[in-house]
Amino acid sequence: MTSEFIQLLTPEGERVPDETYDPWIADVTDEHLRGLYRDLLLTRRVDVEATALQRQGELGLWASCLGQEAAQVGSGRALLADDFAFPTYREHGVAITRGVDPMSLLGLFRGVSNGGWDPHEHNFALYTIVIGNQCLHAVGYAMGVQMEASRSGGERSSAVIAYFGDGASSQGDVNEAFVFAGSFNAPVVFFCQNNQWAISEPIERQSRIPLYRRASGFGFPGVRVDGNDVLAVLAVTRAHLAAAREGQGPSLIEAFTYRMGAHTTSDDPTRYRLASDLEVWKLKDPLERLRSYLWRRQLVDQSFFEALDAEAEALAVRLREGCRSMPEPPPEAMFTHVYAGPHPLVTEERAAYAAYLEGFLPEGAV
Ligand SMILES: Cc1ncc(C[n+]2csc(CCOP(=O)(O)OP(=O)(O)O)c2C)c(N)n1
Repeated sequence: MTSEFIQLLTPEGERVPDETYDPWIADVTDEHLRGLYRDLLLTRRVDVEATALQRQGELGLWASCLGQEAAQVGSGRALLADDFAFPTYREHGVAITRGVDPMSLLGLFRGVSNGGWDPHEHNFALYTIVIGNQCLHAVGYAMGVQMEASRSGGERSSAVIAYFGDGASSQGDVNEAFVFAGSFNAPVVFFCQNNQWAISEPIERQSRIPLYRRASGFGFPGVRVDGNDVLAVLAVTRAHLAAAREGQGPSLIEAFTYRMGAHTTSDDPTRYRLASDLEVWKLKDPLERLRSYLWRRQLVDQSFFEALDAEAEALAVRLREGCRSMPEPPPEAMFTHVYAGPHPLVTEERAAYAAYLEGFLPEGAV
């Protein structure tokens, strides 16, 4: 596979032909394109609403994906139902493509849930806050898929995708995952969203070479795609997932993008990032790009956008109301799901905590 920067839509929304990757989106219909725009728009609306909810004290924290919508929606829509995705804590767009109700994303950030959805229902693992950890989980899962396929003598039917950031590429877990995936030819696609910052650490201080080129050191292909171009991300991810399903082993996709918002709502990027960089990246906005393309090809009219805006607004209202009315779990709930079954240490800690809570006077008592 090629190793250049793959782009199928320019920032102005002009289609660029590509011999290798065009066939991977040959089946994309006009309806499909409008669907991709809907995914992008709803992802952004969820993100903007969640950021506002954090500011109003309804969420403890929010990790915004502003600017990364195309990388997430393009790769998420490349997955088949049987494929399994392992996200970080920022994959809200992928979650939406996997059919996870955006409301479920809020519970974790409100602190009322340790997860929020059933991973097996959506083939979408729970969010991982520990950087890079999920890459090991993904490779383990992919090796399991591989073993099951060889045991049943059947074709390998599914692939795995592991999401991580540029900062995570410095992490031991990610490098160990690369080694195992390479050694065992695991059917996994490593999908790095290089948003160029690991909180305040720029990519220049993390890698002497472009990240996609690291793959060759581990013995598998790497490719860099324009992460703000949903069509290119869709095509490239489809190609690499297909290769994984066919037994060609792992690969690394580096989606080159930019996080337009703060790392999380606890961060202030104006202290370390140049405002002029942000202005440059606003011109590459993934939503505007597809919007221009749709207009150019006359695939939409004003009523399409109006209907979509109304849908997004209704979703935001549902999120706002739903978030505020999420039931608070009882304090001892945090001990319930630590292990699948009883564990003596957890039982002891739970009892100690219950005794501690009993030491408080009832509310209103003096
Ligand atoms: C093992 C571990 N070390 C440190 C942290 C603290 N931490 C949270 S986010 C982050 C930076 C991650 O950067 P990147 O992988 O580029 O992802 P991004 O948030 O930019 O998408 C760090 C160091 C953590 N969560 N886990």
